[in-house]
Amino acid sequence: RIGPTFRTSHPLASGPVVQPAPTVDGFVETFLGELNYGQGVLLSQSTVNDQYLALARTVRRYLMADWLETGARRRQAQQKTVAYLSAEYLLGRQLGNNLLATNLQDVADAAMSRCGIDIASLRAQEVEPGLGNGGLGRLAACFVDSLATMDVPCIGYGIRYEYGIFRQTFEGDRQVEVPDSWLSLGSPWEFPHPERQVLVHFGGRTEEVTDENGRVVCRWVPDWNVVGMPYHYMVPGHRNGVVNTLRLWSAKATQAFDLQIFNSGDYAEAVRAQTFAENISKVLYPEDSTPQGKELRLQQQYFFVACSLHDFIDNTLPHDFDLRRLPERLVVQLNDTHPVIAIPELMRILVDRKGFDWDEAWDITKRCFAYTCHTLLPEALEVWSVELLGRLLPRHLEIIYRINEEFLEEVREAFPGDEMLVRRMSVIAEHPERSVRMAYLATVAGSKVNGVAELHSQLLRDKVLPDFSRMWPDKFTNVTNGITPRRFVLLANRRLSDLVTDTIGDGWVTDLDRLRELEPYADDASFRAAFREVKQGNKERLAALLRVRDGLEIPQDSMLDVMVKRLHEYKRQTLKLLHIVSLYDDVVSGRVAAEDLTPRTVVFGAKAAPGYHLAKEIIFLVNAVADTVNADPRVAGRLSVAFPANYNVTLAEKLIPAADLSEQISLAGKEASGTGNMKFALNGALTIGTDDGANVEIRRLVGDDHFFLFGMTEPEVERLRPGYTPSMYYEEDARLRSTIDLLASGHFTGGDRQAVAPVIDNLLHQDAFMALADFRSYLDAQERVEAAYADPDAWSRSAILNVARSGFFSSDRSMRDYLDRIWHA
Ligand code: 9GP
Repeated sequence: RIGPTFRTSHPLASGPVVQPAPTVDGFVETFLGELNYGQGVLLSQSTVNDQYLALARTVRRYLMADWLETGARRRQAQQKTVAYLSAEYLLGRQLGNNLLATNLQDVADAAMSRCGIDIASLRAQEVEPGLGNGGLGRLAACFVDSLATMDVPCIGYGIRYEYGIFRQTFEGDRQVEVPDSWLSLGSPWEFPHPERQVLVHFGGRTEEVTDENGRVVCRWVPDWNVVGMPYHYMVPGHRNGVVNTLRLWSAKATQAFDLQIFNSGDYAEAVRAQTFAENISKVLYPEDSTPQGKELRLQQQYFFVACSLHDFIDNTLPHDFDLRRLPERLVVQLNDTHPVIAIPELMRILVDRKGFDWDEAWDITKRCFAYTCHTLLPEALEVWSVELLGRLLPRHLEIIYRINEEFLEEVREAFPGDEMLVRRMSVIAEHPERSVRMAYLATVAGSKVNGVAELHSQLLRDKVLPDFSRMWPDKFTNVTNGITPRRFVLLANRRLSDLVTDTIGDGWVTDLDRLRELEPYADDASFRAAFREVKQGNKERLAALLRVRDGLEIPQDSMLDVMVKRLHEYKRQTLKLLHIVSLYDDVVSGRVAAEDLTPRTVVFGAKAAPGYHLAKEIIFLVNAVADTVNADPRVAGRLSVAFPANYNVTLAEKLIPAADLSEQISLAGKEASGTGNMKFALNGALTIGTDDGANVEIRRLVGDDHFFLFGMTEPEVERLRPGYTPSMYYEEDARLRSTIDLLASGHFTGGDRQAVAPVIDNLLHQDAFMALADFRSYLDAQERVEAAYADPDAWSRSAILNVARSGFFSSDRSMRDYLDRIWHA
């Protein structure tokens, strides 16, 4: 128990917390205090890491009063709280963001320089918590930022992975994964709370027992447990005095080691249980698109949702709270299928622990959950074998069976006599093995189901869950993704932010639609010139970074053409590669004079899941092409390719503001939304893209003239699919043939044809994502890009209009949509 038992009458015992003065003096004093008392060193003896930690703790102090105050206010107000359950949060570095939120950037700069410290070196010391794979995890981070900025009560729940997404390095052009030990030098942004730890059960069996009221109830007799220990992180709103909480769970053993075994000398055995338990939060599952039926993954999922529900129900709500009113106080947003096991867990809590009857518990549960689907790839919708689920969570499996039984009765009532339909809609799949379809479970229980862009939501209704949408048309809705303008414009692109603020004021930071006010300036020559200077400055900043970080040279007078995202066949990095090779081929074959090429620097950033063989072959090939192209004097100054390793949020913040051209070239119908596409548009890059995901909405908003559309539409893709023969395109298109032949010849791999075979064979004989079918249209669009780029004024006009018209893609707007359409909070 904490709090009121404090035996003191000192006025500070219950606040207010004293915040250091927001002046350079106040900052310096706090910083030196943190160095001395926190790190235990004098400034003169301190290392960069000491200084970074002290700086971070100093900034923390400026947030503390607001954090405590927000918590107290939330407890008092008893408002509906959004519990955002997400297995991933790709937070990015915290220092810069928190300085921005507290408006202390300039004070901190001056304070550090008064101490003789270059603040840039301290910023660089921070290792970003890479607790996510890609868009899904970054979206969660944007959402919690927006909710704090909008003062919406929200707790983000997730896992504190000891090792986040691997660090990517290249050896001999191949991806090599290195563990990401982001905690090794200390993590100043987290607050461990061992007193709030939660016991989580696994395994065992269920049995029926008679309770004290004479009722027969089910009891789970688990056979092993782990402890979940929460770490709290601050989520500050933008200069609004609000600080929400992100609560990430770390797994610990119930007993650190067995003293008796230890004393007998078997040290490994003595800590076996500890190692086993702690494995649960050891590593982020390095996959974002295909589930691997791995037991550890299911353990992770159950572990964090069990901790989170327990935390909310037993530790956050008042002790006498009437759980029949739970839906008034809690809405649980399920971020993809990873946390869906929370549904039977809440049923278990209500029925087995709190004594509710089934129907009432089910009614409460249904009103508490909503589900967001983030994919269209059927293989990315998780299913768990009944065997595994029953072994790990026997009681949950029973609950799922009963939910399904009652649901199928409902289906039979709604559509009598259609047993095929019943089988199709069952939460339990029978083939290829008996398994639980988590997306179906989420749809049955969720009050709402949403996709993440208009097209995606429509395809979700029509193709992924058509039977469910027929049964419950009102359950389905769309919320188009968004990104936080604080991190991705204000922090990442200070030059642009200053220009925009000088022109239209700073209201856009929390009301991004106001960027519209920039539209008239697109026709103002001096504004366009200033805009170009911003871009140039950002390119120089990027070049300086990549020179030091990766030893790469980024030419300054060329179009910066950027494709950054996870490596996946559906995203079609190979299509981009074919484009590069075709440009190179044009010159080396003498078809085009080098001077006639638009100077272009292509930058890739992409990690491949460690087990995704073909994706890793594509990375190898991109690197091999980059090596050859960059070394060939025939294209020098005209075409270059850079592939900095380990693309992450920190690099994105430097890369995106520098980009001229944004590559969003997935096969139509495969990218649920994309959020990189939004970041680029808001930073004044023009998009070359297919009609896929949120590209559709970006194009509609910025206008056809300011977007380079190419490729098949989703219905065209579906029409072409039966009998699709990629080699036909190779035979019929001389330019494609020449491009592929050059790649296949081993020209880029020191004559080694074998090294390119996996990618080439796949393209020619499978090409599941139809890169060859879209190749011609892509090249034509790239020619339109070049023609547009040749006119700097027209190009910057379009770029400015992209910025001005993309305000819709703020995650603040996404949050408003969730509030209106789903949470009613
Ligand atoms: O692939 C989608 C991406 O298109 C979307 O922008 C992101 C956030 O909604 O989620 C990604 N999905 C996953 O990572 C796995 O479902």
